[in-house]
Amino acid sequence: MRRLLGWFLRKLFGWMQGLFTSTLHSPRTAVVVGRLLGLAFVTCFATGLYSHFLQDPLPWLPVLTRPTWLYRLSQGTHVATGVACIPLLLAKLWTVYPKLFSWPVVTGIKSAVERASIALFVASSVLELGTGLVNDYKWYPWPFSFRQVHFWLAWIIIGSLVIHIGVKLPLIHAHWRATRPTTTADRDALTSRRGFVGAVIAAAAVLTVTSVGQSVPALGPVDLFAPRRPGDGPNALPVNRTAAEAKIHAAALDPGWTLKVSNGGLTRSFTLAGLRAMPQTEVVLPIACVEGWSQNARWAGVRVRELLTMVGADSSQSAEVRSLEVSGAYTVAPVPREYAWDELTLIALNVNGAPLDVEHGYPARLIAPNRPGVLQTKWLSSLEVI
Ligand SMILES: Nc1nc2c(c(=O)[nH]1)N[C@H]1C(S)=C(S)[C@@H](COP(=O)(O)O)O[C@H]1N2
Ligand SMILES: [Mo]
Repeated sequence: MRRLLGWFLRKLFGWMQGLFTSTLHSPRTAVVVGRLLGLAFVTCFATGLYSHFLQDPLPWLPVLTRPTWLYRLSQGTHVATGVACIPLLLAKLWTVYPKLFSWPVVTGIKSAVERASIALFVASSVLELGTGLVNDYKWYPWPFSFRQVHFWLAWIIIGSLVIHIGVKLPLIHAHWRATRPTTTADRDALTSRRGFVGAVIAAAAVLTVTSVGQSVPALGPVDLFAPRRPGDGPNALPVNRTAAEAKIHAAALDPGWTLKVSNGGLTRSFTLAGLRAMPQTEVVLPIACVEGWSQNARWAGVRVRELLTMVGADSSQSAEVRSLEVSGAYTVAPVPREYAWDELTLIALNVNGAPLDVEHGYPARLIAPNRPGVLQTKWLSSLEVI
């Protein structure tokens, strides 16, 4: 019975192999597409790490508040390269998929490691890119923490990629440079490879150009896929989570609202009128969302450092802000001292020349330079020295 099954599989795989006659299923195509995919993956990985460690800081990693647009650029690049990875990965899989039917399935330790690492790589990349894409549309249809899973999958991808490249190094080396075509068949293969790789690059470029409008205003008009558009929303600024979603209307619009600023046992309460009576500072800073969209806005309000000084804090101390929102991931955010004492960090009361709309955090929100959007807390209730 087992011999019969073995015979059957061998025949089946042999027959499948016979179907893949295109010259595109060649190591050279795999290397050309693989290089592009590797570049996109590594860029996406590096920018992803940066975003992760801005949100989960390592004690020894410095917090950079300049340039103010760095996170905007890096997160825009993260989402754009992630999107470009999708056609590149599909092309790479198509190029090599006859290998799926190679017989015998494994020939020894080396091939077992190779195949296992590829299985891991394919499964984790499909999950990573799929959930990442869904996340760009602000849709989190799973019970786990997106960021933690995204982070660990990225390491699995990079690890399996390193093994894969290590195993394939001789082949990669042999096909890194194009060989001069000598026969007509060679020339035909070269022509079809150029067409194929050209089409893949074009697909990646079109996807990028038609979705990057969410962070590059000049490309706004050709923004077909991105879920948010520059300037679209109250105060001419897109909204991420709405006041209704956060169930915040009553608390935010309460005329008795105050901002509590505290340091140890000392707490001072500021009314909205009280905050408006203080010196107002104007800054131009972006909201740069992890989901890829970003936009500059003109904010005005009171410097955080001024409020901290009023409760006797000094510049060695960090703070945290709390939202009126009582549950969820946004209720409290750390404000490391690099942000807290920066002259551009505000308790913002106005945006783009008008009081904050309730959707943007009325009566007051935090805005700080080079900080992920998710940490720019809306509907503040307190600022506390920690
Ligand atoms: N309290 C609170 N603050 C919040 C959020 C939230 O849901 N609740 N969303 C954050 C996210 S993810 C982003 S990108 C920005 C978006 O700000 P905006 O909606 O004013 O554009 O607010 C941040 N501050
Ligand atoms: Mo965000």
